[in-house]
Amino acid sequence: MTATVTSPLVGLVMGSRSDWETMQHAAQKLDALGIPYEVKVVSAHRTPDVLFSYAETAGPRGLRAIIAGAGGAAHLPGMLAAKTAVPVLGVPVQSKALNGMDSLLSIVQMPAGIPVATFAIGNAGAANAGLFAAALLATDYSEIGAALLAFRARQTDDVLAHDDPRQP
Ligand code: RP5
Repeated sequence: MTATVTSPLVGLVMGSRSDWETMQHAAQKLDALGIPYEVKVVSAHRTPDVLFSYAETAGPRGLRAIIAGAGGAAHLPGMLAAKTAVPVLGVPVQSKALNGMDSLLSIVQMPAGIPVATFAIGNAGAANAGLFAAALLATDYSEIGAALLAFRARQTDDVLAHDDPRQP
């Protein structure tokens, strides 16, 4: 598919407004690669009914992936995955009390049958979830695939052009 898509292909959700500092790194990658997405706070604990309706409508609304970030008792990604077959990419937000180990273990230890693709704790995980969503979409949307390859090439060129760490 090469036609430009404007309706959201990715849902970027998080358990709290406080997670945006982390999750903005996923948004930056989606922006950079020209991927249409929507952003929403959906809390597994504070707004569980919203979580259910979000998950149930995700597929019919055309979402192809959901990036879900949460911290602490991070049930959002797993519960979304329980209610939709749209791939869920879980980002463990770095919690203050336990540095995100609680978030990571909450997200990664899913029972067999309900997978959540789990990323690194914090900013790197959010950025990589954005890139992974691009990779999922690349086979169906050639312009996204081209943008992803161009990003990778620029990243490589940048490292090669600055390979002496003593130079600015
Ligand atoms: C989780 O609790 C959220 O994902 C957030 O990471 C954490 C703390 O939320 P706030 O108390 O900052 O709203 O549900």
